[in-house]
Amino acid sequence: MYSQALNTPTVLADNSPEAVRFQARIDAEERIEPNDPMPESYRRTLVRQISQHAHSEIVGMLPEGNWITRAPTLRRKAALLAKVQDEGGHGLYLYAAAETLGVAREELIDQLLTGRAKYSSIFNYPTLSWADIGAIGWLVDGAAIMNQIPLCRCSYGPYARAMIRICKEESFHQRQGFEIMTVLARGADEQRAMAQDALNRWWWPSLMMFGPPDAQSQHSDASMRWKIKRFTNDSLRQKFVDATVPQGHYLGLTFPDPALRFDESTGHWEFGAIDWDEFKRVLAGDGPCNRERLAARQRAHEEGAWVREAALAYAAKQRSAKRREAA
Ligand code: BYC
Repeated sequence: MYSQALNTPTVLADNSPEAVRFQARIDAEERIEPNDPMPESYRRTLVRQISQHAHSEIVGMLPEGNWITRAPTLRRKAALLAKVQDEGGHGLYLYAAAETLGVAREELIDQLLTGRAKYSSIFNYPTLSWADIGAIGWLVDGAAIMNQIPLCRCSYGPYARAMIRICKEESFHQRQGFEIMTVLARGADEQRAMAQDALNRWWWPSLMMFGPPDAQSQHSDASMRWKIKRFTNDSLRQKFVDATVPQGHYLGLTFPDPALRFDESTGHWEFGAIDWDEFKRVLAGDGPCNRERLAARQRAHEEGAWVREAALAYAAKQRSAKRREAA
């Protein structure tokens, strides 16, 4: 109905000579474009990852949207409003990138609204105080940047190009979050306590954003071979920990992990065991806010029906005006 770039790529049978040639193109760092032949499994993996990513951006607007009316100053409100709008935009570029692989936006949105699609686990946690907005920018956008910068070099052109703009905007998001945390951490005792409490609650879920450990990641091997992913889940998680722990210490905050220690011999921060049972519960739909998030998206979709109808009516009017002109 409102798909804009629906494309029908030529699919190759896995293990066919054409699929072998396709892999040689990937190995030579050539970009794959929408009209290029591609193996069905490559196409399916991209649709899965890009659509989950798009859904994450859209659902990710909810925890922060919750604080727009309660931002402490006009400046904070304007920045948060811009950030949440950026996320809506990221969702739209990503749905458009998925459409170039022959899947309609309506179908992807239907998968989200009926609870059949995954989106990032992180957005099933609540935002309890203003400091959570700082922690989300610093940690969640920080983790997103670590994961998404390599996606700018993804083998599939439309996804890689969408990621360039997304990463630039995520960088602004991360800075606004860190600045909120800096102000709180240098403020009154109550403000410092809010910042610490937010770090305590968001730290472990942020580490889960990178996905299951490498040994349990079903898709990593194929995605690395196809150069969709450039680094494994565990290696990106470690890069994030190494970059973020010194930032937290600079703020004078502590991490909720007694096992956290710097290993001089490896040059990395070692961290404790992640609660993968909690991760699995959240993915299975049983996190603190899964039901609330889905209900909010369903409501927004129903309440937005008139906008879609108006857009269609306008497009029909334009089409008939063009036809009249041409006649
Ligand atoms: N949450 O084989 P694996 C943002 C699923 S938005 C939920 O390692 P893969 C932002 C995975 O999908 C951040 N599900 O998978 C927005 C798979 O399930 P299926 C979103 C997860 O794809 C607003 C299964 O577990 N970023 O930045 O190789 C405000 C096995 O995993 C999660 C992206 O989407 C999770 N955390 O690697 C602020 C980035 N982790 O499909 C910020 C693009 C794993 O078999 N995506 N699963 O049912 C990726 O880079 C990769 O898809 C992942 C997972 C690293 C996430």
